[in-house]
Amino acid sequence: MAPVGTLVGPTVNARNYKARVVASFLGLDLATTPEFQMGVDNKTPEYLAKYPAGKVPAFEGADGFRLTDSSAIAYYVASKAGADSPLLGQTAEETAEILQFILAAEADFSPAMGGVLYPLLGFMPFVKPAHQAAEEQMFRFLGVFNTILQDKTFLVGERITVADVVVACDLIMPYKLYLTAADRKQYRNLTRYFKTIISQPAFKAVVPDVELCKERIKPAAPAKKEKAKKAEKPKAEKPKAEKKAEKPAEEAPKPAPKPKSKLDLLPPPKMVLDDWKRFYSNNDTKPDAMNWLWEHYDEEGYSFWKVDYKYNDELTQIFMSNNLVGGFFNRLERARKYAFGNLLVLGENGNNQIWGYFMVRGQEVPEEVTDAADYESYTWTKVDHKDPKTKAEIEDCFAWEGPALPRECADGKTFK
Ligand SMILES: N[C@@H](CCC(=O)N[C@@H](CS)C(=O)NCC(=O)O)C(=O)O
Repeated sequence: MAPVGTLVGPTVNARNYKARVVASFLGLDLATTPEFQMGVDNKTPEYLAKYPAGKVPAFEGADGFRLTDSSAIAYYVASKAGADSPLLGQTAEETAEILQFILAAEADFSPAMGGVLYPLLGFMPFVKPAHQAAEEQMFRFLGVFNTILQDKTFLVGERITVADVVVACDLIMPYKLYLTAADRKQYRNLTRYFKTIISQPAFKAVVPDVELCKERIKPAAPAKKEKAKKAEKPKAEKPKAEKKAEKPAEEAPKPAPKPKSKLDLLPPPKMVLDDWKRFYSNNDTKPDAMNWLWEHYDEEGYSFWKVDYKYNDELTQIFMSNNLVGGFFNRLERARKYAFGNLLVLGENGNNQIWGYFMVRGQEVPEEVTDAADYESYTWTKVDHKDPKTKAEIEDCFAWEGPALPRECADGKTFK
């Protein structure tokens, strides 16, 4: 089969992947330029004569047709499978939706993502306020996609389209470099979607491995000023006796700080709650975080509680149930040092329930929890985490997904 054309530009590049993934899905032959040197080949008079912006990727068809802009190229390659190309819209509405998502990815998401990642990669200067503003925008758009994907497998209709290819390719860099396990949890619908798209064999044939971010890349530290360092005088070591004399003679030993909670009087736990919270936030829940928890859990220092909302039959919209949980958690502020938990909204609009598990310090529900105004709206039942059914429920509850959940998880909140 003759190639449909040549994709010009470096081959290892998320923008370049778009048309190649499309060709891979459709079984089309698309030639590439693996020898292409960025910054050299796109600056030659010949290249600029063909593509005046000097950007990559570019496309040249077997018939001499030229195109720039990765998503337009991907769309054009998708059209090479004919009018009913499976990656394009089958109706005017689907076509418009595909364009909507491509444009949102290109015009809204990508510039924000560039504003976050490019300074960290050294492509542009790092200016903190600009970086923060870009990050805010990037998270805003991630949130939008996350909401749209709440009850969808693909962006348009019931199958993969070129919109999914474009969006997934635009998400590769942030998922590799910036979105930690905690972020992936926050944008769980989007993460599920991203994993679904990149694990399609046709996608994998072009992009074999996307290693998810473990730690965000950080801005390079500014070079230390040598001068300032030199000016620093070495500290003269004072004789010990003199050092002691500096302490005011009348300084009495300080009394031990008053415990703020009864729980502070308990023997120190073998597992530090903050260590767990950190591990949970920074790692995938199953299996990594849960394995960590079961390995470190101190059953004398902590107890597990199943938490059920008492008035599930009064719940209506998912987002309202989730707001209820948010309000409860706000009022649990005093318990933050002593408790960790997940309350999930299970089910659907008009038929949902609030359900979850908490791990608390001590063997009773602490007064820091019972004090909260809406504590009475929930039933707290002590459970044995070693019981296999309970253990599986706790794991799936903390992961917000899995077969042990009584019903499908629509939303939820983590108290940490
Ligand atoms: N909207 C264009 C953007 C292309 C683009 O900015 N490409 C970068 C490389 S990823 C480039 O060519 N930069 C060189 C330049 O701006 O001169 C697309 O999606 O293809």
